[in-house]
Amino acid sequence: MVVRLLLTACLLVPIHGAAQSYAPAGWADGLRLNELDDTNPDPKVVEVELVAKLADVEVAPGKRVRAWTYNGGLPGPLIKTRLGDRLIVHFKNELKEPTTVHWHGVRVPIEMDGVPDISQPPVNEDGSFTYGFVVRDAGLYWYHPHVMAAAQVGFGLYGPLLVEDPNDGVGVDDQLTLVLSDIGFNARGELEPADSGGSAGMVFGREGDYVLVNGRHRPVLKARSGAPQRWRIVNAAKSRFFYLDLDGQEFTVIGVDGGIQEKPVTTDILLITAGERVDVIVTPKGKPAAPLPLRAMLYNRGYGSVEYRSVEDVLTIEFTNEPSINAKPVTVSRALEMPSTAGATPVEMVLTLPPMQNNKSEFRINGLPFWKAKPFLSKLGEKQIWTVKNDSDWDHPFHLHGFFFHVLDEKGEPVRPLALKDTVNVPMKSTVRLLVHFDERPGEWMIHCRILDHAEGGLMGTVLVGDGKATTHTHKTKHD
Ligand SMILES: [Cu+2]
Repeated sequence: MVVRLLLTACLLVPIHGAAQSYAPAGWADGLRLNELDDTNPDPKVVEVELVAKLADVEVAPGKRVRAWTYNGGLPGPLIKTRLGDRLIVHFKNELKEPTTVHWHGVRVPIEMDGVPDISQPPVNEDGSFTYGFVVRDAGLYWYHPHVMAAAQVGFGLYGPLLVEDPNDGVGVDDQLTLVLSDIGFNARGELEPADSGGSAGMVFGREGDYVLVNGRHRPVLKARSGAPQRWRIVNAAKSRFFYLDLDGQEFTVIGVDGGIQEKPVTTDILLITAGERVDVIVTPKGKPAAPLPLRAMLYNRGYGSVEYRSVEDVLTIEFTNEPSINAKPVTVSRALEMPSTAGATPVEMVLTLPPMQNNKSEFRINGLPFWKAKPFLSKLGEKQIWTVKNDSDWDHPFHLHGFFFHVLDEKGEPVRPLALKDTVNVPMKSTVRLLVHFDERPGEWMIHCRILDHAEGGLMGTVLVGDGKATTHTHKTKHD
């Protein structure tokens, strides 16, 4: 009897404690993402089909572009899994060009990392490849090609992968996944060429004219004033940074690339460089007569990235006339282990952009572009401290495949609150230090600037995790 009473009581308690939905009906219809059907009956396996193909997509009323897409939509469909699930993706390429799928931020086995010639052969026209791996870290990740990535991502090939942890303790029911990007096309709906502006275009990092949220230009989101919303945001643009302002209203950052961080931090302006993710709580406040814009402010990531631009509206929040909510602040935390730097091997990486030669610019790591460089080396189980020194006049969001790292402060201590990162901005003329532990999964893992034009302009490398012995091979090809 007691047992039965307890069970009944449990059923009455909402799963997230006091959490409750306040969102008005249809609040996020303007931001809806396509979701993939899981064809596998096993609750611990998510099995989906993904097809790269051309499709006409409408990004704003009357504004259509013939984009490169996954499953015909922009962005690609949301793949939703739970922590610990096995994800199986049957991928087919219906494009004329070879491609692959890379799972940005996910700790995959090397054979699933999607880098042509290094971890898998490229998938040619009408070819297919099955990706399969267990998702071991909750958070928002994303998938995109690693063949001619600046072109293919810029043309529309990217999509979100959400790994949910039902026990993350966040307790905010109204949740959105926001894929920020941009795309450039002309009045005939033809894509801006990937080589526009030549070498200067590469150095600037090409940005599309249309800023998109979940594939829509300036969508509308409906909200009840004062009600908390959880936004998991990925910057999937090939070059653009998003520096977001909600008319000065606060963002509470609860997580970054690799999921929930040690403690929340609040900010009134939110920088998300290319490839990064943030998990934020926003509590928009306002009146029905005064919609609240989410704006992309100007951020100088190098000469020319600010001077000719203006502030952009990213989306607009419209308020209902229901009474305002007085919500309690979110206090989620995560007990991340304090990493030790003891015994870590120092590795230096200097990023440069030498003066043009033969009308061509080339980014370099330690004096060499990708196609002339040899891999960096790590023994399996080794810890390394990477000192990444940016000697160029451009910011570089530095991305490592397959592993998370901790950013270190000037004293060499892990930055607090502790957070798992796979992409970190190295601002122009500055140095960032990271601690990375190559504790498992031997293989050759990419490092590169996440401004994909920079990556293809030379700013890439690899780290060979294995026996720590030098190899003579260079990367040779210009693939990324
Ligand atoms: Cu860069």
